[in-house]
Amino acid sequence: MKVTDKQAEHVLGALDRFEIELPSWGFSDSGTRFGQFKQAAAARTTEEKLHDAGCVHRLTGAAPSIAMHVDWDFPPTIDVEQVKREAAHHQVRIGAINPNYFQDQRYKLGSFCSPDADARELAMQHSLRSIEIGASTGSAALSVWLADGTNYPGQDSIYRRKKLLEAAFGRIHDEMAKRWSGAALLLEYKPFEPAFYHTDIGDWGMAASFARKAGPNAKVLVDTGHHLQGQNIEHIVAFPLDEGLLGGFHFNDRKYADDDLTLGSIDPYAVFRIFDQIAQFEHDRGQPAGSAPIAYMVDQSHNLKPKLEAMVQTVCEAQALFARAHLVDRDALERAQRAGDIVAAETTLRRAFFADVSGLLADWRRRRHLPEDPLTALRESGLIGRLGRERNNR
Ligand code: PSV
Ligand code: MN
Repeated sequence: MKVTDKQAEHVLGALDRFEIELPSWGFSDSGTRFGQFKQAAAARTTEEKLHDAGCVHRLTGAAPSIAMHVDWDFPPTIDVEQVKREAAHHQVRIGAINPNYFQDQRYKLGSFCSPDADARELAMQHSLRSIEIGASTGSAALSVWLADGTNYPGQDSIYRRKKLLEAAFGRIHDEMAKRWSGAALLLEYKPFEPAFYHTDIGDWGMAASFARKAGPNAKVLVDTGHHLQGQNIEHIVAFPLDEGLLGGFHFNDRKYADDDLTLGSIDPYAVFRIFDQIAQFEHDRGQPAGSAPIAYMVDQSHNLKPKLEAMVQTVCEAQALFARAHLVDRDALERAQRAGDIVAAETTLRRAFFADVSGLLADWRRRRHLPEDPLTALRESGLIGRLGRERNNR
């Protein structure tokens, strides 16, 4: 596909508005339940995670914020003011605050849905602390994922659990409105894992219902790895977007389940189709390209790939797929759709998907004095080797 000057300006404008948040947990050692392979350069502390996120942003110019996990990044002994100073020093913003409702022993039967009142109270106290951290760090969102669910039919009452959860989200929404105004409450769903019979927020429809009942700042968060095989994720994106209920994404790719593979490594066309639906939404409403208020975040934890390389790869891949989606000729697409010309409509999409956007991205980066190829720049910099020697994390 030949990109015209007008199309190039359109894409460059959209890229100016496109930011993607990095997960703090993507910089530290992680593993599967079978084991962990350590990386010498993996971040060991909250400050090292902030440092590494800052490096990715300096290379890509598109990842200015870092999502934080409360239990992993803000242990009770940490000085939140110090973390704020470190974030400023490494030139990153504190992004979504992720409470942790799944590791304490008391959460064995769930958090807000647990039949154990102490577990429910623990979850609420943890939420209040998370809200306090969010308000004080200037974060824009509380991002909630619950491991709540059951493993066997009959284990607990689905109805009782639903009511408990509705009440908890209502309270969290109210507390946020009082102490952290304007922040979004993002509700993430997942069909299974760690629960294998039922999960209390099992799909986007349940997340949307909880969000609607909680209040106007509650929205749905789509983690691309949290779907059953074959689900049409772009349709799942379009529906809550049109309802004003789409809050954000956790991007990653997968082959089988919640695999945490690099975005676009298995099915880049699926990611393109998600961006295409969002671009179409903006076009239909006459909004500037890339302006929909959606929190794009990465949720990947790399066990084998060098973490910094994986993150730079992810940001660049996200930008490339986003740029391609903004190359779709929307007028030609609509003409083909209205004429019932299926092949022309599909070809219009595919032409943009297969477009070479490397020149456009290089142009965008040159304008910002960034390396034209951030991944090569990282590999040539020797940064990972140097961090490995300094951290010697074995
Ligand atoms: C759960 O699978 C999840 O997607 C949630 O977003 C967690 O916060 C994250 O992964 C890290 O465990
Ligand atoms: Mn997630």
